[in-house]
Amino acid sequence: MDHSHHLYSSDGLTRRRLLQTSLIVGGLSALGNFPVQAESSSNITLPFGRGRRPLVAFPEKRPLMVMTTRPPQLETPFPVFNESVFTPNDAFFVRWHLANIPTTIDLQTFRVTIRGRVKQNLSFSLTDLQKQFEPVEVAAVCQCAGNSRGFSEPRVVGGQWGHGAMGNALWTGVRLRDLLEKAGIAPDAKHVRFDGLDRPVANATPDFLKSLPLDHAMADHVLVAYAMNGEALPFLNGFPLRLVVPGWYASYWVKMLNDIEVLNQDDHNFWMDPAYRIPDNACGCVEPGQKPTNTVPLSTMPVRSFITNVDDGATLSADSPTLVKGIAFDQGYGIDQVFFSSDGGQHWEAAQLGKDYGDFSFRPWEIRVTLKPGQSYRFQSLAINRIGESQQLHAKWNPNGYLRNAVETIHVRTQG
Ligand SMILES: Nc1nc2c(c(=O)[nH]1)N[C@H]1C(S)=C(S)[C@@H](COP(=O)(O)O)O[C@H]1N2
Ligand SMILES: [Mo]
Repeated sequence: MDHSHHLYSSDGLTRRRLLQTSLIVGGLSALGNFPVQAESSSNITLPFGRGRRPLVAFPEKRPLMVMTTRPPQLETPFPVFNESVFTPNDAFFVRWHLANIPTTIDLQTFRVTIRGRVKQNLSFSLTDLQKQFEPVEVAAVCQCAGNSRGFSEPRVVGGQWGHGAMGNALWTGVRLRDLLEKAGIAPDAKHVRFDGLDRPVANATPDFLKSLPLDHAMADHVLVAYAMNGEALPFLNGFPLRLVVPGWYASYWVKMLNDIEVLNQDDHNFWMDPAYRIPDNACGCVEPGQKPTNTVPLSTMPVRSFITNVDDGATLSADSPTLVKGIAFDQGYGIDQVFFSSDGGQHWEAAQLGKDYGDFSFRPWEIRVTLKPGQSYRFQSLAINRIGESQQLHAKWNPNGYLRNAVETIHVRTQG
């Protein structure tokens, strides 16, 4: 059976996409080994210590900023966020913890299993999911918990990401709730734990497992997704299935998802405890250099915004008004307002919000500003969500560099 032809039979994707999908499926073995040596002539240097990143094209990807090759950790160059509200699949950032990632997946034998505190264990092929369950779409930002960590001062441990460990996509899949209900949730169920096909290289390294509290696992918009921006997931973004948890940091968005286990207790596996925790207080922060006494699992993303069409250090013409464009997002209340300042936050003006693609999506915004010749400016944007939460004027600090949502500054000059 040529299984690739059944991949998208249930959701009406076009023939062009079907053809692309079969190419992807057929091409999996051609992925071979990921490039081990970063052979690259071009680089981007992020504005913090040890910020030089070679640009390398991995399978199904355009050249991205390489932080590590094994496992692959690739950052999206920031100008990509000005191309479109939805981050193209070939430019979407990549982050794996474990270097043992399968390079081929046979869809005829691939199954995702539901087990643990359920009435009956179930397992589904990709085609089963597409045929037996209602397809659901959600536009949502996938942001690494460590996004922008490189800007932490003092410096913190972990991958030194710039602002490009995030992306916005239209995800298609089935509701996790529908799968859990089909299996029948036991009355004592408390958490749901997710595992993917990737494995540690060393025995001592714990396998990557993440859990959601049952009430959140049952939320309407939590998906087991098989498509991203209308096409099969790129291999490096979790082909063939990944968990999508809109509004929550990407650490929960388990890729190459093949095992769903319902637990009757809290999950204290390494990746839930001690990893991925934040100080248990209102700001999720501590005095720089201090350790928190109590921690809780990281979950939702605070409101952020970025200017996307002006580079730091740019020289602009003052002859005509300058159009400044950007994006904003939060944990799913939606963006209410974005303000812009050209003088480092002394004066603020309301920007115009663009099309609304849903509460979990990037929200585009823009503003036209008149500049004087021969001046220096500090461009900033400040977003407020629909429950009145705003970005921080000054960055908070915690030992892992999580939760950054400070107002960012772009320095520009004008000619003349
Ligand atoms: N199976 C698996 N899923 C995973 C991870 C992983 O290491 N293994 N990393 C998580 C983290 S920390 C991030 S930031 C996102 C990255 O998603 P992306 O590579 O599609 O951008 O995947 C998440 N899902
Ligand atoms: Mo992450």
